Amino acid sequence: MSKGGLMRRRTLAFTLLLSSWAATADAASVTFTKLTGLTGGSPANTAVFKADLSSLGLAELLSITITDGSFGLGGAVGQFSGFDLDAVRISTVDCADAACAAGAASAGAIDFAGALFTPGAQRPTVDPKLFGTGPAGNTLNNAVATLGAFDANSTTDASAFGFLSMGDGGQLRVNLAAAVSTTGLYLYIGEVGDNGEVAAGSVEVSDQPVPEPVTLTLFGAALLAAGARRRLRR
Ligand SMILES: [Ca+2]
Ligand SMILES: [Ca+2]
Repeated sequence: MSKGGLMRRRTLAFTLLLSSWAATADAASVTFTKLTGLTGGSPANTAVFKADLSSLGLAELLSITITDGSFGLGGAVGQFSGFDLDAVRISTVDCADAACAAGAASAGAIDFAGALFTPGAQRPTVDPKLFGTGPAGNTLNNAVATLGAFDANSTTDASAFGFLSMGDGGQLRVNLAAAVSTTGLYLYIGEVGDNGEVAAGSVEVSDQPVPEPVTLTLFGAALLAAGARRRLRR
C-alpha cells in the first residue's frame, strides 16, 4: 500500500472512532445496599453490596465500570490500597444476605479476560504493584483476583488470594459476553475486609461496551498519524 493509502486508512479509523464515541451511550450510576452477613474464603470477611438494575431506565446491560471512592479512608496500605474487589456478579436472584449472593446463579458471563484496569494510587509504603494485577500493575490478573467468585482470603499476609486491590481512585471496566435484560436484574459486588473502603456511588452500568484495547491502539495510531501530518505541513 502507498503511503497515501495508509494515511487514508488511518484517517478513516480515526473518523469511525469519533463517530462511535459521539453516539449517545445510555449509562447510569447505581446505588448499593449492604447485605447482612459476610462471605468469602479463609478468613471469610467479604461484605456484599447489592444494586437493583431494573429501575435505572436501561433496558439492557452490556458493561460495568467500578471506581474506587475510598479517598484514602479505611483499609490497608501499599499493594492492598483502595477498594478490595472480591467478585462482581449479575443475577436475577434477589438476595438479603452475603451467603445468598455468593451462591446465586449468574445471569450473564462477564468478560474478565478483557477487563480494562486503571490502577489507583498506593498509600505509603508503596509496593511494586497493586494486589491481583498483572506484571506491569495496569491489568487485571484474574487467576489471583477470581472476580467470578466470592472466595477472597481476607488477609494481607502470604495467604492473600481471590481479590483485586484497586488503589485509591482505581478503576475497573468490564464488558458482558452478551447484553442482558435488566428486568429483575441485580448487581452484586464483594468488598474484602468490610473495612470502610467504598466503591458505592461510583459504579456505572451501561448498555454500551467499554473500549477494547485494540480500539485504543487504533486511536493512538490515528493521533500519531494526525501529528505526523501536522508536522509535514510546517
Ligand atoms: Ca484495601
Ligand atoms: Ca474472588
